[in-house]
Amino acid sequence: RAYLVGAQPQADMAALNTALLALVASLQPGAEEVARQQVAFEAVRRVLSQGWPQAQVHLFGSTANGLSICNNNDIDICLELPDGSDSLSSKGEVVEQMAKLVEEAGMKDVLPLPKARVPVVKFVVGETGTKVDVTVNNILAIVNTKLLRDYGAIDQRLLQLCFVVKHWAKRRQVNDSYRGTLSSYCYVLMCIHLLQQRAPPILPCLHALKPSTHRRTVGVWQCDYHDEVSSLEDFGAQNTETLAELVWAFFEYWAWKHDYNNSVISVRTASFLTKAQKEWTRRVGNERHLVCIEDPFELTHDLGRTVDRQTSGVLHKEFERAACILRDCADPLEKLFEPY
Ligand code: 3AT
Ligand code: MG
Repeated sequence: RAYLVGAQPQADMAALNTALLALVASLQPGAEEVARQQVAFEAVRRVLSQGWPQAQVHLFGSTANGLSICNNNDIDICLELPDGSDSLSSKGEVVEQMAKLVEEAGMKDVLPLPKARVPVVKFVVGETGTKVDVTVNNILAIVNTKLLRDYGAIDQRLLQLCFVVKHWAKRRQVNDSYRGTLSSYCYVLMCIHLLQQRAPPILPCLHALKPSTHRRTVGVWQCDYHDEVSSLEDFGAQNTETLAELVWAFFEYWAWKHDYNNSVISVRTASFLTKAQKEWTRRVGNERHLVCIEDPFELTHDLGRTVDRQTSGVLHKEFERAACILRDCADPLEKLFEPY
């Protein structure tokens, strides 16, 4: 594959950039949709606060980090109990209690999954048609949502690139960790890492910047990083790459440059680690470590572990397809996002 590195896209990059920026604008949720999500969140917050007056109710995931694509009817909510009921079985019990409570409050299609790896109750808020997932004491998700939002505040090219990549992944059906491809969270980390690697870099390494102004311990994990991002707004100014150039760089990297056999992407260190360093060299149970992305906080968590032999082939083919379209087509956009 080495000979493919160094290829340049056919398209007029300025025109492609204009078209991509228009696409990003069209993917932003409108004011009405944002308001609807807020109404749904408040409705759920009200019900949960009746059951657990001492608890905090958080919105997390893409509706909280600014990366929600329009017509996303799903919101992610976390109930944070004050005494940190942390064992899996007690989270399961809370999930059962929540299911009863929201059912009584008139929520639709209530489905408790108390035995899931992350226990969750799923339901629909009738008045807005919003699908809701509520988890219990999912503190790492609250923290990682904040980290993504903080990175997003540094350079707008991150949000733009994430919108393009998420839209592509949904259209090509490679955005489903339950089916062996990658979660939205994982794609966003891949985008952050790419922008940390540009020369000069577009994003800093918030874990490495001192002082660590955000400090929180979650279980055994020390979740400290520098979160005073308002002073970093000019960080990427030395780099003048456009969205189009970054989209090309993203797909070129994952198609032809990434060392799938040895390399681990690490946003925490803004660098590459090796699978040997992480002891991710062999399959353990269902964790195959074929595509390795280190979670920035839960350091033993490989976000690519859901990928198996078959889906790693699918992913790699999709990255190559995207890179080839960008390289070979004068007007690549329609084909790039063609539904699978
Ligand atoms: P969508 O816009 O819904 O596709 P999202 O960012 O909301 O993107 P998900 O709904 O898949 O992503 O997940 C909601 C949040 O849960 C995102 C992240 O804070 C957390 N999360 C998801 N998957 C993982 C994971 N494997 N490890 C840790 N946190 C995760
Ligand atoms: Mg979500």
